[in-house]
Amino acid sequence: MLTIYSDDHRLHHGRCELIDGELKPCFEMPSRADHVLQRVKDRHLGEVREPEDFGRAPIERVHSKAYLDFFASAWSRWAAEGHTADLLPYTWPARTLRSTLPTTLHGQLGYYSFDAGAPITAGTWQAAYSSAQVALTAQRLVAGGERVAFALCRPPGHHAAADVMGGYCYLNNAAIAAQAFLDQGAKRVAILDVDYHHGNGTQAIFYDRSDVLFASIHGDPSFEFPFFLGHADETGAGAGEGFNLNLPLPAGSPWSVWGAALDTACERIAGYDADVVLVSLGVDTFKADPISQFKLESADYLLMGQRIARLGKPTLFVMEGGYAVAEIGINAVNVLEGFEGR
Ligand code: SP5
Ligand code: ZN
Repeated sequence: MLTIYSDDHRLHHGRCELIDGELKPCFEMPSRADHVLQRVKDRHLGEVREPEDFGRAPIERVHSKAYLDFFASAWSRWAAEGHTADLLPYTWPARTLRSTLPTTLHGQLGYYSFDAGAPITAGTWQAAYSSAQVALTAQRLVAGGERVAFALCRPPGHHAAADVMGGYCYLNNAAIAAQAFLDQGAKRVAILDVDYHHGNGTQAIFYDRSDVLFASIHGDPSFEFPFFLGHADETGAGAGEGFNLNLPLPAGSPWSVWGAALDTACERIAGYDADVVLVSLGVDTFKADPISQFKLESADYLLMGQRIARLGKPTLFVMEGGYAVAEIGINAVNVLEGFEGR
């Protein structure tokens, strides 16, 4: 299968995040993508191509123009104030406060984010923009008749909503690609989110729509990030009622539990008559992931790919999380090799 990849991901390298009360180096680091790319090459998965540039228009189909303008200019505003450290928010419009857009950079940063896990550095906008173009380029290949493609996106996207960044995510690559399929004539797109964390951004973007089925398997938000979305009773709203499926699982879940949830998700997707399946491919379900609590083994990712292939649909894999850097390539590419029946 073809892999789309851009070196621009290196332009985003946040320095630190708050972990257990201490500032630690960001888990979401450039070497993640390097390891996945190396494994794609080592396993001769197929050709690796650079993304095309489809511009801002397909991104604006998902994200608000005001949010994109803010994100694209945030670093230059910060630098103009004389700063060189990463730009990080510290105040959010939680309950009892008003969501009115402030005038200053930090006020606006709080307005457009939901946590302090998405640092803005000098190259973050360019890296996120290119990551979206990676997804869009792979999307074009599948829309054009390829059975499958792999968008090696970094930074990831599934926590980003229409005008909110967070959880290492800025632009929702999977949502942007899903919307592109619809805009090019697809009637129904199924998104299967296998990242350890609930894809709150993707869910929010499509929650009231029936043209995208969102199915997610993740750590139960009653104990796990993002905490405030991803429960089983979130089934969609309005026209989208019945088109959102959350399968929250307990800490410690091994493949026997996770694979059963995958069967449930796949059965729902099979009944949806999707034109295309998009997989938000996070491998932070791995037993050695430093921030997660599932227990999948590397061999389980082959089974995951095999099960997804049985849906028999054109499929676009979009890279999301995975922080056990030494094994991220093995685990992600195992899904792709399992899909291909290797
Ligand atoms: C794309 C993606 O996978 N984003 C995940 C963002 C998770 N951010 C919260 C991390 C909190 C980790 N706490 C770990 C405590 C270890 N003792
Ligand atoms: Zn994750």
